[in-house]
Amino acid sequence: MDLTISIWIFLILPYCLLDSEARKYEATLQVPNGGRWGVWAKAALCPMGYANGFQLKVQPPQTIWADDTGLNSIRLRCTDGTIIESMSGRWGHWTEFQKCPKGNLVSFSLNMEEHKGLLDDIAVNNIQFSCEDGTVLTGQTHNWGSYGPWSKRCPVGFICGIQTKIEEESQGDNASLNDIKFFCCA
Ligand SMILES: [Ca+2]
Ligand SMILES: [Ca+2]
Repeated sequence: MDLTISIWIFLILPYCLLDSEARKYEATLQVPNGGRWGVWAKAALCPMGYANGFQLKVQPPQTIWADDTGLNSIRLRCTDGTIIESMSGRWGHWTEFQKCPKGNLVSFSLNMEEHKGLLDDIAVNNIQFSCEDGTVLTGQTHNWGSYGPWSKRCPVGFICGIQTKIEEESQGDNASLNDIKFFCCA
């Protein structure tokens, strides 16, 4: 390869890669009732467009002596067909996608089970989203826990990204997914 061309590629390529990964978001949506354990994983953003649906990773109810973790993760479906995910807990399986009848996701609220002390904690149990036309989508999972307040609605645009807070696996009582943030893109 001609030296000038290889230098040119060497200089330009990193910027192209950086540009494709670095989509900008305008706002972060959070709720006050997230869980106390875990660390925030890397955020994931739709490459283009917005999120108009979601899918849950749910652990089925365990026996009375075994460790429940409830909701383990959430994936978003983007309008360009991409499915994005931040970090996921290791338990459970993916359920069916639920989608806004029209338009995109704009806010959410978390269903949390209260802190159980020495007993079995699960932290996040379910989620609700609202779509831009006001439709509320409720995740189809266990009927445990209770809903906290709604996040604010995207001040501009719609939800386009996700970040999960996952408790690292420990012996004994795992809660897995503890908190979630969503991002809005213009
Ligand atoms: Ca516990
Ligand atoms: Ca548990």
